[in-house]
Parts: sequence; structure tokens; C-alpha cells
Amino acid sequence: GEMQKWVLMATAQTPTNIAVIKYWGKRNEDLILAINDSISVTLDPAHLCTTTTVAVSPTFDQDRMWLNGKEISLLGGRYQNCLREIRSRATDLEDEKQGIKITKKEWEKLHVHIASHNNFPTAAGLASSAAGFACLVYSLAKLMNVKEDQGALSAIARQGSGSACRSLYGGFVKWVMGKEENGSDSIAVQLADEKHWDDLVIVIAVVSSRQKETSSTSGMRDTVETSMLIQHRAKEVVPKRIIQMEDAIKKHDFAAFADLTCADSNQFHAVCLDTYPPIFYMNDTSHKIISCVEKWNRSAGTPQVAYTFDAGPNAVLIARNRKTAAELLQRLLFHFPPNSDTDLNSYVIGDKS
Ligand code: 2P0
Repeated sequence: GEMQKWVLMATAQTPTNIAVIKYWGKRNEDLILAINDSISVTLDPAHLCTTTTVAVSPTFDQDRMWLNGKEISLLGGRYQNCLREIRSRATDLEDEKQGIKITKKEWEKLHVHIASHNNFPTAAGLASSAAGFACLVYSLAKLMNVKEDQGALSAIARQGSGSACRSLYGGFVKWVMGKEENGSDSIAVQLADEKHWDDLVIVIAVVSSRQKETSSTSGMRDTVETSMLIQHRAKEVVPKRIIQMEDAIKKHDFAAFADLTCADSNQFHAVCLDTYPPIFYMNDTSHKIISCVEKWNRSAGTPQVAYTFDAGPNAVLIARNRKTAAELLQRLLFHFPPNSDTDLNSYVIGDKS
């Protein structure tokens, strides 16, 4: 018979997240299971987010994906795992407007087209896989009428990229490493929503927009294989910090929050240096920013700003309120004047709320 010519679409928008207690190291590479819990703050979608539209039609003969307008391969195991997990949970769907009915059985044979856009440069070294996989899973679940809760969806996003599971929620989020071998309890939980601590202002200082040299995936694999410090971190340090961080968030205790955030970023980079071959994610400008913030916090008598660095040289700075954020920008402009010989070239301001 004649091929039906309908298209069904769903769109979702997902912000990226910044870890304040870092995830680094896996106990299972295929399922992406972490060796410690982590805690992050989800950014305001206005600043750093991914928008994904997914479409299904009987005229599509294969799954395809475009990232920022350019077609990319879906062959990687991570995309296949997410697609398979979502498809297996698809339920009967009826779209009355278009007169379309898709049964659970029919979903298995239908192909999807995925178009994803980041509202920030992918090359800027700012976590894009977190927002990307979270948005992919969320939009597919919407399209295929998946009736799982956010926690179950976070476990699917986790199989795309570990940090992605934390982007399923706003506010403060914990990725619980879990105990199960199949990863069913390795999910994200919301600790507090985006309104809980809306005084905080996040400023991202883009130190370099070059692509990082060591990918997180291979970097953390090398760390787990060669670093002795990572065992101490995962077993002794992080479990205590998780409890303290949850407490600091609950009480809006900025001093504790900043001390823990900075210490955990520093330990993550110490673990990178303890890896063989050693991994350097920060550069001289990153180190100058740390000194600048440390000096300011000491002279103020109590922390004004927390810093944290991921798998690249860019600084994520968390100011206690709008007034300190304004002062932070002044200080950054003073120490790193635009068009000077430093390579600090832009500031992205993200209001957490
Ligand atoms: C984090 N990072 O907690 C840590 C801190 C970077 C430093 O999660 O292999 O892209 O896809 O699970 O999630 C970056 O690692 O790695 C990351 P995979 P992912 O945000």
C-alpha cells in the first residue's frame, strides 16, 4: 500500500550542570557506573543548554542525528544504548490531531531523526555531553510516550554520559553511585530545587576555547588504572564531603559550600596529576584565577566566591550573591584586561535560578 506521510515530533531543552563534588572514575565502563557519588548545580537554561527535536515517521529508513546542523554518526555504543533503552519502554500512543496510532510493537520498527543544538560553542570546552544526552533521552521519552519517572530516565541518560544523569533535574542534584551491578540504582536525585538558593550567581570565565587534549572518558580510565590517590579520594574523602555538602546546601552555608567546592576541585586536579601519564587540565591562567579568588576570600575573612574547574582550563566561579558577582567581574577585568596577553577572553554569566 501507499506509504503513510506523517511526522510526529517532540522538543526538549536541557541545561548543563557543574559538579561541586566531582565524578571521576568508573567501576563499569559500559554501563557508566561511578566509583563515588557526585553533586552538581544545574545552570539556568537561558545560558548554557541544549535544545533537541526528535521526529519519527514511517518514511525514515534509518536513525539519524544532526548536531548543530552537521550530521554525526549514531554508531557509538552510547547512542545505541540510550536509543535501545528508550525504545524498549515506548508505550501505545494516539495523536488525535493527525489521526496517528503507534503501538508499542510498532515503535520497535520506526526510525527517528534527531536534531540537537547547543546555545554555546561546543568547542568551548564547557560540558556539552551532559546537556546533550540528558536532552536526547528526555525528548525521546516524550516522543515515545515513555511513562518512567525522572529517576529511571536519569539512569538511561547516565548510559550516554555519566554527568548527563544530573541534568535531568534543576537546582542541586546528587548522582548516587548505587550498589547494583546492573546500574538500576545508579540514578540522579534532586537535593533542592532551583529556587532554594537563588542568591548564588555563576560566572564562567572562558580561559581557552580550544578542545581539551584528554577526553574525560580516557582520562578517568587512566586514573583508575594508575592512581593510588583516587582510591583514597573515592573511599575516604568523597563520602564525607557528600554529607557535608548536602548539609551546606540545606542550610545555605556559603562558607562551607565554597570551602568544599574549592577543595574538591583541587583534589580532582591532584588526582589527574597523580595519573600516569599525568593529565593537566588547568593552565597558568586557571592557576592565576585560583590565586586571585583565594587572596580575596582570605582578605574578606569569609569566602565570597567558590571556584571549580572540570576537564579543561575554564573557571566556573560561584559568587554568594549579585553584589559579589559584580565585584568578581571587576576583579577579573582588572587582573585579565580584555585584549591583553592573557588568554582569558570572555565571561559568561549564568544566574543559577
Ligand atoms: C563531573 N566531569 O562530575 C566531572 C568533573 C569532568 C570533571 O563528568 O565518560 O563527560 O561520558 O561518563 O560525564 C566529565 O565526564 O564522562 C565529568 P563519561 P563525562 O562533572
